[in-house]
Amino acid sequence: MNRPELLARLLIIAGILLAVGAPLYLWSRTPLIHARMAEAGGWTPDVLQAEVGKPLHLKITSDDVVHGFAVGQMDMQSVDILPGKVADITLTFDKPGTYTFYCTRWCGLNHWRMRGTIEVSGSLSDPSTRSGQRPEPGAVPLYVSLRLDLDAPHDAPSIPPNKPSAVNGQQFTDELPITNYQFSDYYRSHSPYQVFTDLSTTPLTESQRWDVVAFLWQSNTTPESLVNGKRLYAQNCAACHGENGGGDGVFADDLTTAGESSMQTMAGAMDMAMQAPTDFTDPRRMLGASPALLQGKILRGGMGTGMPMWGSIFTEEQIWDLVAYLYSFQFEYHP
Ligand code: HEC
Ligand SMILES: [Cu+2]
Repeated sequence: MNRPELLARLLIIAGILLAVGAPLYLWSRTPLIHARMAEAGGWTPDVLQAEVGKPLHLKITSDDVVHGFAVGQMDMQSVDILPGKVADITLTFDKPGTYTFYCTRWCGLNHWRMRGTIEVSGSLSDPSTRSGQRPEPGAVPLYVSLRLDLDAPHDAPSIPPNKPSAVNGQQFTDELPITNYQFSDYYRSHSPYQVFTDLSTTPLTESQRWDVVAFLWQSNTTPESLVNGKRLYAQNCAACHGENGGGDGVFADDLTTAGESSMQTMAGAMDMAMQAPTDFTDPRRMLGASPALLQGKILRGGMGTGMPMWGSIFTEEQIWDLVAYLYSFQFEYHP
């Protein structure tokens, strides 16, 4: 081997070492993020920085039980974070803003408090990707523009004798001037009870009117939306509100106890607002609530009642899917 040849080989080897070594070196310097149950501190650190278009590498481990990692309003699969193991995650953001990352495994009553933020700086990498479903900055949620008081009681003054049926309702719609009610603006801003009242100018009986309401609610949703809502509900809501909507999830008792004990102690006075999770099968409660009101409650949370806020986790579309699913506990839809 002559000298130039040897040099060339050495250069190639050096090149390979650099190509492999540099990323490995940088990787090894990525700080480790620790996940712990909320009572023990949640995520550390819980504020991360990133830049639009630049991959953000994360290494995460758990110090106690199995947690999950996902970023709200982003199309990503959640990643399991196992005790004693290190999960490698790479995220790339195409829009600046503050994102929320959260735990996706039910690790305890305060599981939903396991949240942190990623501050993404820079400008839109590609203005054509604006469709990303995040509400435009400054977009006002419907409950705000309708000036709804989310905390006011909203029980329906009267309820149907049995579960209203969309199939039955459909047969009356030909004779009714109901196109109005089929617009999503009308649907979103009215409770089923208000629509029932609006229909009192028609010759229909009360139970027929309720059936028409069921039909209108069904016409404002799609099977895909219901499937999606059901999946999101099972993952994020069932632990409190119950698999079948009955307000009897595994954490329901803990919340109720927290509420009761808070009445007896001074310290607990702070927790006074703690309540039992809403029973979505209760017609009085649900038929008196408009989609806008339910959306508002999900977006904003109960502010101290035990109902978490989800506005930074779900896209607007996902929240409407959840709302559509919640009403399915009240109405009999076509298969
Ligand atoms: C940690 C327990 C917990 C989880 C998880 C939870 N909720 Fe709740 N939720 C509550 C409690 C408690 C209330 C009753 C107090 C209140 O209205 O603020 C409530 C109330 C509500 C209400 C208000 C209903 C009304 O008539 O005003 C809606 C809507 C709701 N939850 C939807 C959801 C959805 C959708 C999810 C999942 C994305 C969810 N909740 C997850 C505890 C929970
Ligand atoms: Cu967790």
